[in-house]
Amino acid sequence: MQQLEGLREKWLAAIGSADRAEALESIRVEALGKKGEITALLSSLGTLAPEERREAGRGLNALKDAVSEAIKARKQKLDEMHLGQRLQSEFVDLTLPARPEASGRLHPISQTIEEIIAIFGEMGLSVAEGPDIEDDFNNFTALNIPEDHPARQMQDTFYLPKAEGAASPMVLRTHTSPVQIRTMRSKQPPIRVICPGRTYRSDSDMTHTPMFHQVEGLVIDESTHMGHLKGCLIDFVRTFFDIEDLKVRFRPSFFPFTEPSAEVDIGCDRSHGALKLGQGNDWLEILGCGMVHPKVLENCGIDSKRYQGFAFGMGIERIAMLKYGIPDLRTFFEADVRWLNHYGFQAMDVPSMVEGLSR
Ligand code: 2U9
Repeated sequence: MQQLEGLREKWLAAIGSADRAEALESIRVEALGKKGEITALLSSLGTLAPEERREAGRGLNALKDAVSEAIKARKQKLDEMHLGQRLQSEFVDLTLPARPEASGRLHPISQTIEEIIAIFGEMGLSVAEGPDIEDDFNNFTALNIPEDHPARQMQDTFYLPKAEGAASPMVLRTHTSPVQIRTMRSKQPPIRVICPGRTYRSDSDMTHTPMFHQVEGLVIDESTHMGHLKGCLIDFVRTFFDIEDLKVRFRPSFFPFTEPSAEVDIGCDRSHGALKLGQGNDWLEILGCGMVHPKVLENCGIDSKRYQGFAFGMGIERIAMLKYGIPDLRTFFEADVRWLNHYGFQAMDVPSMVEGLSR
């Protein structure tokens, strides 16, 4: 009996000081495993005389149960301690404020281009791009702009130094039209593209900067007509300015690359000092457009007897200023972080016809 009491104390002490599940498992194996101390004692019962066996058996079984129970209880305790430690080290304070929003802002020009792409994208037009440095043919000649046209003059166009052997100097493109020229020269209709990008003109005052952004569009197919042009642009301005009943007027105009040509005005009010779109009886010019001149189609290898199309162009700074109430063109290019914080957009708010154009 004394021996059993000694064993009990030994094993219970060992169990009580086991501080990890692995240590506890080793103790279980040493005491109760196949070759464990208590198991061995139980196996040796058969060697005892029957009357000794009963008493020793009872004592050994009680010891075995006590050790089993102690292991079980200790295991539970260790599991709880382990969980407590994890809860402490993996603590998340749900009362902390949310992460501060990303501090960068999207420039209003980038935002406006994304909006334009979303609107025309919905109508089936895709984006085409080209280089800022163009040759004379793509920028002028193909567009039916004559040699003596004022746009070609030094005062208006940035000419690069003429390369040796070249017929004419390269230019910084004065509009994004050369992108449509490249598109027509490289593929046959149907063509449905918009071309947003940087353009350059040698001009700098309150309302002009030497670099500005344009978006132009081109749609060419066998039966494209002026009705398509009007529907497309009326839809565009009403969606862009988010004014369902915005008045739109097509006023005859002239461009060398379109015939007939028109300038598009939208209804506005100027009578109370501030400009209000969609109200009043005034008009504000917003973009130019027309049916692509047959000579331009032929210059690009497109049969003008079979195909016709429309084109349009607008200044991106101008429509961004009107939509977002930005009063001064030159501030677009000052890279003033306070201006950008005020007029900029959250980069994650991607304009779409489903989620909305701007927030
Ligand atoms: C091709 C054929 C025709 C593009 C057009 C305009 C009218 C227009 C101005 C608006 C303000 C430029 O930014 S702005 O100064 N643009 O009025 N643009 S039609 O016509 C094209 C283009 C390419 C092959």
